[in-house]
Amino acid sequence: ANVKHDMDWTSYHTLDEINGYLDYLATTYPDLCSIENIGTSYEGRTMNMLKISTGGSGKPGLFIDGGIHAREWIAPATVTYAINQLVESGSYQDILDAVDFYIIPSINPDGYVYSWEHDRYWRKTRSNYGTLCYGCDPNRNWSFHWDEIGASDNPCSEIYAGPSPFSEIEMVNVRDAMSAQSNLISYLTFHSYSQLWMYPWGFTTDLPEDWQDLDNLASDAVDALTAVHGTHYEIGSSTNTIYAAAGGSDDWAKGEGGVKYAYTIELRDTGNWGFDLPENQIIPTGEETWAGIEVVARFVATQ
Ligand code: ING
Ligand code: ZN
Repeated sequence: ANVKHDMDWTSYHTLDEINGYLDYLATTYPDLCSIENIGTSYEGRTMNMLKISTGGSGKPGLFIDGGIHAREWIAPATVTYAINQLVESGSYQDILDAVDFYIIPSINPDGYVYSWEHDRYWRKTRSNYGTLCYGCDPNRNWSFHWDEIGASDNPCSEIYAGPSPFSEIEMVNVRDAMSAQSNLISYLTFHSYSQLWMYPWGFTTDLPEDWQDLDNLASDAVDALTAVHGTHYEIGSSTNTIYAAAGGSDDWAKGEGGVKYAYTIELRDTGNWGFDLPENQIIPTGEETWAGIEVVARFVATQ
């Protein structure tokens, strides 16, 4: 196993480097970090989930993922930054004592590798169902109100919902990993870009009946985020903040998965660099986003 790693937050990293960092953590901090193989991607890549837990049972859980869209490179970078803070800073023992973390930096590994090796702006998975076009939009593929709005039935579309709900094995793997945890209080899924902290629903303009609870926690998180570098974020339901889109992972987490505090976070920036966020913004993005995640984690600890 790795006793070294190639991770830093001054450059973007390949899938192998990200996985190497998780291996290093599990080897270096065996009482805190473990790796669970949650399944295999369409092209055969192993998907690893990092569990960060000080042990015991019945603790509240926080599930975090990134990289559902391949080209949104700041998302896996920010998720690994958060892992680094939690595990290697030595500053968050109180949170670690109270919360179990389940973290997958890149939940669309085939797409991520494709965005590194062939097409920087690839968004979707890399599955093929016998047409000329490849990939489904993994954030249109979840079963809750699947394909009702803001999705396409055209395999060549960037927002192709797929031939059926959960046609994409990577999303099945993440769903099952989420379902296997009994006490998840919050789910955070990281995208870019637009600087938005969003909650369900994406399939309707209606709000969840407990939307005020989600809005309050989002406000606290964004206050902490903004305090770090002054970065402005908007808060609201996805339909009312960005656009209506059914089949997203956060809608499933709340609507079917029973995770109350489900959020989609659109990281930096607001369009100047877009998906090509410069590498010198990885650390500032990591710092401010960690402040928001810390607020959520401390709230989860009280649940
Ligand atoms: N944006 C999200 C997308 O999947 C979104 C926005 C998320 C809409 C969740 C509705 C629900 O289109 C990006 N950048 O991918
Ligand atoms: Zn996205």
